[in-house]
Amino acid sequence: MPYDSFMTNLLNNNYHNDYHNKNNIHFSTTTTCLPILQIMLSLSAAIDGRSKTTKGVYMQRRDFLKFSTLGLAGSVTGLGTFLSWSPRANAATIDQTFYITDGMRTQADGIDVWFQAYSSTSTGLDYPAQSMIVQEGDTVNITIHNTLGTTHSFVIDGLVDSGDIPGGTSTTVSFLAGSAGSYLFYDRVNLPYNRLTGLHGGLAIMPKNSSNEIYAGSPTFKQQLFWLYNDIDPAWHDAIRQGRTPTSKFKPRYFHINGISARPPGSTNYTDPTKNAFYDPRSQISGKIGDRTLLRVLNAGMCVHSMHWHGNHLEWITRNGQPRAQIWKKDVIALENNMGKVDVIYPFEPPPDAWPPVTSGQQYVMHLHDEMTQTAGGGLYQFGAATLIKFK
Ligand SMILES: [Cu+2]
Repeated sequence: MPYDSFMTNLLNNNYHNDYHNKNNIHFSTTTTCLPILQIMLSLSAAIDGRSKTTKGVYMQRRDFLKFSTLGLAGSVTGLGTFLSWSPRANAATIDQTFYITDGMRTQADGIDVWFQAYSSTSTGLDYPAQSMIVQEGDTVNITIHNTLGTTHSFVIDGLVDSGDIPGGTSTTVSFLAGSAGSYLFYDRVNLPYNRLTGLHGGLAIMPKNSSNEIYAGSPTFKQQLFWLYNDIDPAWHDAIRQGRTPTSKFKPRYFHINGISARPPGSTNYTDPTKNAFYDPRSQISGKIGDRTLLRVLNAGMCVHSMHWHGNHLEWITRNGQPRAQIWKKDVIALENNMGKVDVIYPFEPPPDAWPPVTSGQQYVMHLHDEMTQTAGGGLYQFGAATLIKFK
């Protein structure tokens, strides 16, 4: 069943309970897509069952999880805004300008939340910042205009630290692009608060003269995306906006990939790529068989995540910047909080669980396996951190 109509059916028909009682649907050979609702409903059913019935129900959930790790498939249309890159034989000088700005962003439940960001224009709010891509050995000059009244900074661990940039001032930092890999740039002032409220972005350093490796000799890819995760506690954002240090416990209410949440069919702005992470070209994975896609995953937020992809298992290449000694193929990969990072490759192989075999025209989902993150506003389901995978 096509992904959209499946989701719409779920929303329009109150057969959730009936549905997840038949949890074999999750890995049915006649169902070639595995929407996010399936996992979430199955999990919530299992949790309900565990609390009020038997250990047997709990085991069902374990079975379910075990089977779910067999994987489901996906990837996309021609919408993708993959990072483009042409390798060079020689180093270059790269100039970039950011404006530190602030503003409001309306969340999936209609609540406005304040953010600050490294924006490309003095009037914009690029949360997260536009990704940068350079090559090992390049000289990178970054000019930062702080348009706000508060002090900020620009830091890439191991590469550059601007020091304080007082409100209303500008500075230029220069650094040599070091080891190839994926880096978070962020504001270290008032750590972690300014970073959490939006001052962060991704920098990719490509190996010299290479267009398809993460580091020299790594497994290769054909296209690449940044996924920046963040989780938002509006009370913390309000406190920072007012110049206070938050005193409440961290209570995230919104979960973002590249600055926005996903939303289900039938919801407002469902098809708007600026409001629904399913269709955000910065996040959606799309390709044909063989279009191996590198995901540079960075966590600017405070929550640990359990990322789960349908369709294919991923090749887990690095963890927190270090190449892994053995490259495992997994469909669930942990992302540590507080600037955890991984590089993974979605291989775009024919989905092994689909029968008859499919090689195109399929859509699948990536969602997180921690239930909290699949909500907005403290319980609005299907408005959390998820995105779409499309086999063109
Ligand atoms: Cu799933």
